[in-house]
Amino acid sequence: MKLSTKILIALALGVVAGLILNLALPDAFATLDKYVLKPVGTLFLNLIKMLVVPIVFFSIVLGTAGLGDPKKLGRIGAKTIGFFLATTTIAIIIAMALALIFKPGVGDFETEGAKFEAQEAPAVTDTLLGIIPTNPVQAMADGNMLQIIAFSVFVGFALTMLGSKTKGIMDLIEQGNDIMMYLVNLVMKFAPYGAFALIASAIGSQGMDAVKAMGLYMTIVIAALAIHSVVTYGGSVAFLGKMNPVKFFKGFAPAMSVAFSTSSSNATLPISMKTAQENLGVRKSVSGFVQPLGATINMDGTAIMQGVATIFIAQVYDVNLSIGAMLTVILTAVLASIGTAGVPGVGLIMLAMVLNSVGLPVEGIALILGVDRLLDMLRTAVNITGDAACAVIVDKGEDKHVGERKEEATA
Ligand code: DAS
Repeated sequence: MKLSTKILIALALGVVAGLILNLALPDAFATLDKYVLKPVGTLFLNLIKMLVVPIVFFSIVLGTAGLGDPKKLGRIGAKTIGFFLATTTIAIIIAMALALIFKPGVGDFETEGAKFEAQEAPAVTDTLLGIIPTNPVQAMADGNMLQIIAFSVFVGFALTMLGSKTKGIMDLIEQGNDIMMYLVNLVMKFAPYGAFALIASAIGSQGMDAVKAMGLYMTIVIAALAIHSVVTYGGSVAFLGKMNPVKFFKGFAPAMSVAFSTSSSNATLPISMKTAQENLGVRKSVSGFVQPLGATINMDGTAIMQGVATIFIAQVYDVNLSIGAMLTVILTAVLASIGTAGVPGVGLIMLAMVLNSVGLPVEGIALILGVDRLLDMLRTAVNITGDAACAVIVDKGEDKHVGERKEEATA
């Protein structure tokens, strides 16, 4: 049986187990969660997180060096950033439109005592200025993805310019990347167990009352995620990537299921890249450049949650947002995603930034906290799917450049 099928079956069993434990055996769940589900889930998460920094370094160095000339790097960079900004803007417009039409925040919501300690999201200017690491090793130790990406691009660029003089280093980095991809394959064998444990733990601990109270809000977020995935990604992959959308979603399903169970784009990155290269035929050089960048700065699923949540909170607090305010929400949400890494719950930190930008009460986030863990799983899967769609489209665009050898998909 294919690994992707095993993971999907594990997810389905995890949801059923989580629901049964949550609704019928809460005491048994507490013990099982503490001694089995959380340890197994954490073990799986840590195994894949262990590979993130080396894989990002090796793949971006190879990706940049593999692109050959700086002109190509510029072209791919421009296409990638352009796609990210366009799709994130479309995502949040879909979300806000649905929320304005279906009004999830109209009704009686308990706002008294709603408290939410907003963590300070990094200002976009600080993030952009902070992209160049003063100490690359420190950046790797801290897992500062944008700085690791920047340093890796410089190293890859230098390897391109030095050519045969640094062939030995290039071979070493290629071998390092092969080692990492081997370890990804190894860790992926554990994925069904990890995915089961993570999803059973999340569903089992989910307060069903919160799900009922926030049913309409959740439905709108999920509908916007689905529309954006099918229409925006499906359409762009078909028309710009010249790939059958069914092949795209089926091929990328293993990565989506890991993102769903981990709620972390960063942790899923090794698997996202392996899946895009092996199942979607994306060149290593394009995948190694687009996907790590996307996992860090491109979060359409998160922007969708922010779009719905902002309108929801405005409706709950009876605030009428002007067109100007809505444009501010769109701009802030697009920029906010640049400054924050793809880790669980980062969407809420950015949401506080978006609410502040239009003077909405940050306490309103307390109303959506109860269901955010479940929505985080779905939006993380959408986040990485957007990155993969971009990689497919940029890769297709490189076909027409003469002399480009289509690297063999990794064995
Ligand atoms: N969990 C984040 C990610 O990894 C998304 C979010 O928090 O909205 O992409």
